[in-house]
Amino acid sequence: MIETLLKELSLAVIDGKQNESISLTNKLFEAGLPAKDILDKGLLPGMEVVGVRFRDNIIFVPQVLISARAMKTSLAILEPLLSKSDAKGVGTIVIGTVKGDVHDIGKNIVAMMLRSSGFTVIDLGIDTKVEKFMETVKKENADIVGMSALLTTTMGYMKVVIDKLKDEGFDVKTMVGGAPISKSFADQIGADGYAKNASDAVKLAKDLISIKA
Ligand code: B1M
Repeated sequence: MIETLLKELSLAVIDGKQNESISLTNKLFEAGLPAKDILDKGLLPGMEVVGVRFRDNIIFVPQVLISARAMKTSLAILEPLLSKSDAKGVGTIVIGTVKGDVHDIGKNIVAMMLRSSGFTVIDLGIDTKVEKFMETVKKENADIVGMSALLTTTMGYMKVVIDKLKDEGFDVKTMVGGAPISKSFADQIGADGYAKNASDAVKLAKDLISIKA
């Protein structure tokens, strides 16, 4: 029963069926499945298929947008559960998708998981410029700057932010992620860390905090 509902949820994301996606997410939750499993076994596999079809020119931007909308509506249902935390005061992280880039699903998931681990997360959204990162780090006295990029044309902007933070003498760690980002790219641009997914991002953020302390 759960397996079938999860498959249907993936299909709802693939087909961009928002109402079905909402109802299946609720059904799975009512059936007692943890929010993280609904995300990992239902929503994300659906978005993976969307990515492959988009890459192979089987579907185009409008269909991807509709799928993204379905995924985001379900994520909004899961957010209070994924962000719930008993821990507090682990550290403050300012996160954003970099300038020129509007992809925010992965960044939003990372932000939710960080919150659930007790981090204070200030989410700057999409298309975030270096000035906004700097201004917020100062204002919030943040420990970490987290950047997400999904495009090969925007990933280079991460270096712009890192260089500027270093030049201006900010005492802040930097971490990067997103589909085109790799550990070697992160090393190349001088980031303090790279995470492949949201769980690794939490582990990395905790490591960076302990180094900084
Ligand atoms: Co876009 N898009 N898109 N898109 N889109 C990609 C990224 C692409 C790979 C598709 C493809 O060709 N297969 C391709 C990029 C190719 C490249 O650069 N080499 C692409 C393109 C080309 C474009 C446009 C240029 C298309 C066009 O207009 N012709 C355009 C660009 C717009 C812009 O940004 N300026 C565009 C637009 C869009 C939509 C608006 C339609 C929509 C975004 C909606 C939204 O986000 N609100 C969209 C989508 C949905 C995708 C795909 C299909 C899915 C992305 C996604 O949400 N994945 C994507 C294909 C793909 O990635 N395979 C694609 C699910 C998400 C959970 O994964 O974001 O990777 P991800 O996040 C993961 C990890 O990467 C990591 O943890 C997350 C959770 O596990 N992570 C971090 C992410 N950030 C992190 C930060 C961290 C740590 C870990 O620390 C701070």
